Amino acid sequence: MMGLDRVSMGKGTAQRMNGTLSREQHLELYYFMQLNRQLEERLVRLFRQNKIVGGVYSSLGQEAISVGTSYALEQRDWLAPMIRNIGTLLVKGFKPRDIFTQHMAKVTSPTHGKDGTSHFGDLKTLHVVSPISMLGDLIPVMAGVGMAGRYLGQQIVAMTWIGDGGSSTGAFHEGLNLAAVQRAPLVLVLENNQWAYSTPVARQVPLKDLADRALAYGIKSRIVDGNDVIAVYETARWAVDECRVGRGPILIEAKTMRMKGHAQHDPAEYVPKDMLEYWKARDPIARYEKYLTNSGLWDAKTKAEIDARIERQLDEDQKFAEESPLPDPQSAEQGVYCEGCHEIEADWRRPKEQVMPPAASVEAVWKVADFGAATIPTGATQSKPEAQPAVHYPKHAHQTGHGASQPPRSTEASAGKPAGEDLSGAPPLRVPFGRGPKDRSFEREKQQNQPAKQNRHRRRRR
Ligand SMILES: Cc1ncc(C[n+]2csc(CCOP(=O)(O)OP(=O)(O)O)c2C)c(N)n1
Ligand SMILES: [Mg+2]
Repeated sequence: MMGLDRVSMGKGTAQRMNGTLSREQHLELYYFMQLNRQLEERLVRLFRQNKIVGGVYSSLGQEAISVGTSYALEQRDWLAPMIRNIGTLLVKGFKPRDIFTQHMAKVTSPTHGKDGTSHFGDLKTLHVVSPISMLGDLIPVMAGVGMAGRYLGQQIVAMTWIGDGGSSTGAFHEGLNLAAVQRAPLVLVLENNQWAYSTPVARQVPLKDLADRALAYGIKSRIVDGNDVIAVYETARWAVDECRVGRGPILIEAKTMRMKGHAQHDPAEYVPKDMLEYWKARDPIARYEKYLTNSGLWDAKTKAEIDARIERQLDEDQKFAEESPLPDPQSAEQGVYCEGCHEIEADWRRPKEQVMPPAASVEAVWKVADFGAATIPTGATQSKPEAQPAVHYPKHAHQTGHGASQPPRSTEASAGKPAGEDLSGAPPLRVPFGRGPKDRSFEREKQQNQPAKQNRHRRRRR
């Protein structure tokens, strides 16, 4: 069992075979999904025994997304997980004992008992950024990680995840725009699990496909069945390859279902039963087991061996965590500040074009040929241009060359055009946009346009 040997060495992301998965890799995907599920089931039991410090956020039914996406990354790549992405940590190389100890705030945990849930990372070896928020703030951070990798000449890809709810935050949009305009090598996986706490998707965004959010930023996106691990892996692999050659960022919408409440305290009685049944019939692990059997990639004996191995590993690591002590109170003041963990060595001798973002994907259009000249609203006069609102109403698009065969750009703007004097042909309104009271040249222009008497009066006042 070559694949399982590699698993035991924690090198899930070590080798990929030109986009096609070997038998060992197929089995490894099963191993990670099942490990993810069994580990979380144990966390739930520990929570009920009051042994968890903080919450447990189940990813039941979403394991294919965590495992399939992170499996497409290489060792050098970076990721930042959300609360439901324990699977990504396992694939990247963290051990179940790290997850157990962290959730139980034991001194042996990656944060030495100072933090809980998936709030931990490893900047040195595994390249995992510790989560700072589940609601979008990791997007600008990981865009920055990808950009930093480019400046350092590393050819890395950064990956992070966001929920359907998180995709409605300002941080999501700011972060994605930053990534888009900088062409950051960032793969953003939008896990549409139909719920943001008790809010269904339709109540928070009027979109059928959340992948459409990519359109606003001119980046590529794909929609994938989040309960099909092979489809998820292949989509992520495409996205990672695109990013690596400078064609990022990429948004992937993985459609799935949150099969439990937001966390252990939430019985999720607001979720319709038929919705749960629909998705239960599409459980990603059960589906993948069937796929492996039908493709002749395993038999009952192989499955039993992998399951037994998971059981043994979890028994051992859970025991280790339960027997570990809580941290010494004095340790609270240690490791608060950075102690040399951010050493960055850049190779600045590389040519400038290698450290700059690739050229923008779209050309900026600053001429608005199909918009036409300004019209001043009724009641306004031309003698006080500075008193006019800074609004240019569009001329009907069908009258102009550029938009001749097209409907008006904005029917609302055309329909809402107030009746008024048509100034087409006259010089455009003088709009002091972006010029403040301290702009002397604007002040001078104003004075020149005013009657001489007023100018004299102004000068006296000064
Ligand atoms: C500013 C802020 N508000 C609220 C929360 C609590 N909270 C964390 S995740 C979440 C829901 C997110 O929903 P979604 O993005 O769809 O992710 P999912 O939980 O479905 O994985 C909420 C309300 C928070 N962490 N931070
Ligand atoms: Mg959600």
